[in-house]
Amino acid sequence: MAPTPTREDRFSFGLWTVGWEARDQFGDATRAPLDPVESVHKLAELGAYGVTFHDNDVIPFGATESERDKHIARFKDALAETGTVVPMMTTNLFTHPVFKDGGFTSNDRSVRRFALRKVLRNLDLAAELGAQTYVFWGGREGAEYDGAKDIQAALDRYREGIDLLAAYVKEQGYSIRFAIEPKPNEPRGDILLPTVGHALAFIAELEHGDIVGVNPEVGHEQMAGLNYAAGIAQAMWAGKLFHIDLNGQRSIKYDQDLVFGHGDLLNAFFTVDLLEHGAPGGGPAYNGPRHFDYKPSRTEDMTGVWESAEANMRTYLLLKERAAAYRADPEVQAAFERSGVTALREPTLNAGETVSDLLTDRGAFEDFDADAVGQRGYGFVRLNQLAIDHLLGAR
Ligand code: GLT
Ligand code: MN
Ligand code: MN
Repeated sequence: MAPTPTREDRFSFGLWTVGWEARDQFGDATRAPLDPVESVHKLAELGAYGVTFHDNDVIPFGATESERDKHIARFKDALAETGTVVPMMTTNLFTHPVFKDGGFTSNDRSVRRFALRKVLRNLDLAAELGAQTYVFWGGREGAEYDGAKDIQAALDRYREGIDLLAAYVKEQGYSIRFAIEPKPNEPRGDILLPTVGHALAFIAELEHGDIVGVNPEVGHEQMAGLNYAAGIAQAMWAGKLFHIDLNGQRSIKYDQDLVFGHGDLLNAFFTVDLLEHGAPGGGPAYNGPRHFDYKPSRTEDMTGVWESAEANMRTYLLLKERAAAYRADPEVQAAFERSGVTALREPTLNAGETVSDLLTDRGAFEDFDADAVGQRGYGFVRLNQLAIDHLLGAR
């Protein structure tokens, strides 16, 4: 029996996830458009506490001022009727042809200015709805050809844009933080800020980087052949894991956006373990929303859409149970000790020890028996099998 999702679990979904009509590169939509109001009601029924959205998931591109107001009003009614919150909001800077060469980094300056205006207007709405996180997924910020983009100038313009918007948030006194979502490719051949590491390095160059962190997506890191749990661990270490996009991906290929856990299940287990309990050697857990950014497969009808939404939460809760049992198991604790996992928390030098102290410590070098220590076994396989035993319900 899997536990039932409740609001306390803080599960949230993008409106673009369940609302995806399943149009792809090769085929037409397989599902009819979904009214955001219906999505809010249905997701709340299933146990989600929040929804997230792009401006154009609720307000069509080019809507007049009064149409915009009407769309927002109905959406707000749905939120109020269901008690649903909006923990995160974002801007669509990728669908309209005007963004074909990017938003903040388009080679066309008029597009860059338009993109900034589109976000500024949206930030006011985000603040009004109480969103605490504003996501920047730069899917169109990139190129297909090495000669087509001056990468350094593009990064200058990216920084100019993010810094300007962050300064605006501060001036307005909004309690919003930004989260950059990396992705290596698709829709562009190569996207700027392709991985968590690139994004963290970019944030370090910002003037207002204090309110900018990352929103790593499982599949996006895996598309780059990287380890998601390790990536978010580094973001947590840097104090920059502001938001997460949970989903599934099976190896390096197009962006699959499968249900969470339907890709690399063992990595999903360690992801939940890290989010829920923090690092094995100690350290804070993640306390933001558990946000799903998946796409119900094109093969699914509406029944399948809602089944897949439920599947994300169910998988998360099952993994959460298994991870709790794993952490509490005395044999796992013993395996951590044997493997040195928890010992890694101990600083390499003693308190107050200097380089010259280390240089005079014969035990560290002259008398160190590298051959003997080289014989040590770490027992990592046994530790991993314990995780698998817990994951499969064998312990
Ligand atoms: C788009 C993308 C997602 C991003 C969304 C936010 S939109 O669907 O594939 O990964 O999180 O802009
Ligand atoms: Mn994706
Ligand atoms: Mn995403």
